[in-house]
Parts: sequence; structure tokens; C-alpha cells
Amino acid sequence: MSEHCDQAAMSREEFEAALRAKGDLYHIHHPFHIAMYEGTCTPEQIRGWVANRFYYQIMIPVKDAAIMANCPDRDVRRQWIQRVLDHDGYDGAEGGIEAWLRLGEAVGLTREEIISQEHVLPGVRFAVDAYVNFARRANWKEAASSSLTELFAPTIHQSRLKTWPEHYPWIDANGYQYFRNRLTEARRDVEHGLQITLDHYKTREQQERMLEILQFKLDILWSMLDAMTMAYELNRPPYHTVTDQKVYHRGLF
Ligand code: AHQ
Repeated sequence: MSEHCDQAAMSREEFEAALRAKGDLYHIHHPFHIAMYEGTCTPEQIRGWVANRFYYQIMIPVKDAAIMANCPDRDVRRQWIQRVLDHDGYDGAEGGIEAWLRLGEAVGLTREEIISQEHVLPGVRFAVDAYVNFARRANWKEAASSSLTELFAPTIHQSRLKTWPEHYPWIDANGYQYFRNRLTEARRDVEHGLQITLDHYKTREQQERMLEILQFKLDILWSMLDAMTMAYELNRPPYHTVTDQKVYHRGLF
């Protein structure tokens, strides 16, 4: 039992404020992100970030489909499926994964090397897989609420749209469509995720558990950038002491 279980439940407003306060720990404050929007990243660091985040992007719809598979509520599924469509695309819309591939080409990667996952660092893969596996086995409402780091996402997408063109003129501006798309998609997703979350967690203990779930997701985002820092800022990619070859596993499931 958490030490809070004997405390009174937070009101809906207090609970929402506690969720939003977690934004202080969002990965927009990670040194790697700060370097990106301050313009001090090298092309190799930008390419490393895009190639590694591709794994996160392709696993988001898998995560969302896992939540839907566990969700018996048709009205929730009718709304949640939009997240899968936003990334996978459908007739008439290329989808976010395709837009991310175009971001990859815009920063000088080839589609083949992105899709091959040859740049995906073990630490990034483990963090993303932890998120997907949580969504597969957690109560669907807990899994749904773990997406609420997107409360803070519009700001981070806006920071890229505002700063990258001036700092990285070598990046083809066509690559920025993904970030533009997420400004509206994230806001719509958060509306739905927040309503599920504020309706579900009623006791203080449940509310404290939700804050733990959000911290779990913040840790995922932060540790992805830690892995990229080791590889692309500290020049200590995996196995760098024993080989200059890229050594990685492609995922076992
Ligand atoms: O592009 C992002 C995205 O599609 C999603 C889905 C959502 C989720 O279901 O967890 N989270 C998320 C995020 C995206 N972009 C991240 C970024 O920094 O570009 C932020 C990330 C999030 O805040 O969870």
C-alpha cells in the first residue's frame, strides 16, 4: 500500500493539476533535446535521433492495438482506433510512419537504413518494448492513461518547428510534416486520454498509481535519449571497446 492510501482523494481539478505538474520531468528538458532545439546538434546526432525514434513511431500503433484488444468498450475503441490510423495511414492518408520516413530522408537517411533498424540502440529498443509490453498486459485504462505524456507533446513539436529550420538549414523542410500533424493529433488524443483518466482514478491510492504510471512513461522517454547521448554525444555506442562495427539485435518478437 502506498504511503498516500490514507490521504483524501484529490478532486478532479487537483488530480489534473498533479498530472500536468509532471511536465517538469518531460524529455523536452533532456540535454539531448535542449541541444536539438538550441541548434548545437551535428547532422549525425540529428540522424541518430530520427533513426532511433522511428522504432518508437512504428511501435505506437502496436501499443494502441494492444490497448484496443484489451478494451471491451466499443465507444472507446471507436475513438482509440484513430491513433492506429494516424500512424499506419489509410486510403487517402499516408500516416505518421510514412511521414517519419520522409523526415528521415529529409535529414539524410535512406528509407532502407531506417526500416532496417540498424541504428536502433539496445537502450532505445528496451525502453520502447517496455512501453508496448506494459500496454499488452496492463488494465486497458492504465495503459490508455500512460499516453498522457502527450499533454506536453504539442510544445515539443512546436519547439522543433520553430527552431530546426533556422539551426539546420540543411534539413529539407518537407520533413517537418510529421511534427505539424502531431500538433492537432496529440491535442485530440489528450482530450480522450485525459477524460478516461480523470473518470477512472477515484481513490487517492489509484491517483497515486496513475502518477507512477506517468513517471514510468516519462522514464521511457528520458532513457531513450540517455542511450542516444551515450552513442552520439559521448561516442560510446554499444560494444565500442571491442568493435567499430554496428552490433545490435533486431528484436525477438
Ligand atoms: O509522435 C508521438 C506520438 O505519436 C505519440 C503517441 C503518444 C503515446 O501514445 O504514448 N506519445 C507520443 C509521443 C510522440 N512524440 C514524442 C516526441 O517527443 O516527439 C512525444 C511522445 C509522448 O509525449 O508520449
